[in-house]
Amino acid sequence: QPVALADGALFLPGAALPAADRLWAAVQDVMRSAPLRRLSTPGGRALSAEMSNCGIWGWHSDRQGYRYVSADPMTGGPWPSIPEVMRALAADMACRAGYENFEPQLCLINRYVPGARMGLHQDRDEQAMAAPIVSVSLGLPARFLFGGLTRDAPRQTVVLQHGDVVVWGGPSRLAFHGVSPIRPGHHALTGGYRYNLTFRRVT
Ligand code: MD5
Ligand code: FE
Repeated sequence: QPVALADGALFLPGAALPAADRLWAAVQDVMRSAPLRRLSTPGGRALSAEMSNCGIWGWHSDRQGYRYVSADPMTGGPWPSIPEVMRALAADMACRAGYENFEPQLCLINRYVPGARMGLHQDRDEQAMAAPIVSVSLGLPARFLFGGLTRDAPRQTVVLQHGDVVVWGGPSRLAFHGVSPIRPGHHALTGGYRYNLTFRRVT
C-alpha cells in the first residue's frame, strides 16, 4: 500500500521484503569486491556512514570534492556490476512509482553503525535530475528526515524499516534530507547495522 510522502515521493513499506534474502546475498557479494570504506568530506571530516558502490559509476568524496568516479579509487579497477536481483528490484520499484524504464547506472551502498547519521543535504552530484532515486533500507530502522527545497523548510520524520522502499522523483528529487543517529540494535539479517541502497543515474 503505497503512501505519497510529498509530490514525487512514493513510500512503499515492506516492498523489498520478498527479495530481502537474495538482495542481502547480492549486497554482500558487492562488498567483497568493493569493500566498504569511510570517505571524508572536502573539508577533511569523516562521513559516519561507510560506503561502497556497484555499477558504471560510484559516488566518491575526498579533498577534491563530491563526485562520481568510474573506477574504485581503492583498487583502481572498475566497480563491480550491479547484481541482477538488485537491478530488477530497482526497476520494479521505479515502475510502481510511474517510471517505466528506469535503468540504474549505479547503486550506492551506505552502512550505518549505531550512532552513525547523515546530515541534512541534497543529492545534486548527478546530471540526470529527471531520473528518480530508488532507496531500499535493510536491517536496523532509521529515523529519516525529509524536508523541502530549502534547508530551513519544515521536515517530516519517516521511520524506515527493513524492506522499506522510497522512490524519490519529481520535485522530491532535490529535497533536503538526512538520517538521525541510528539506535543500537540487532537485526536477524544484517546484525548490528542499517544498510541503505540507493539506485541512481548520473548521466
Ligand atoms: C539513506 N541516503 O538512508 C539515504 C537514502 C544518500 C542518502 O541520503 O545521499 O546516500 S537516499 C534518500 C533520498 C534521495 C534523494 C532525495 C531524497 C532522499 N529526498 O528528497 O528526501 O542512507
Ligand atoms: Fe542523499
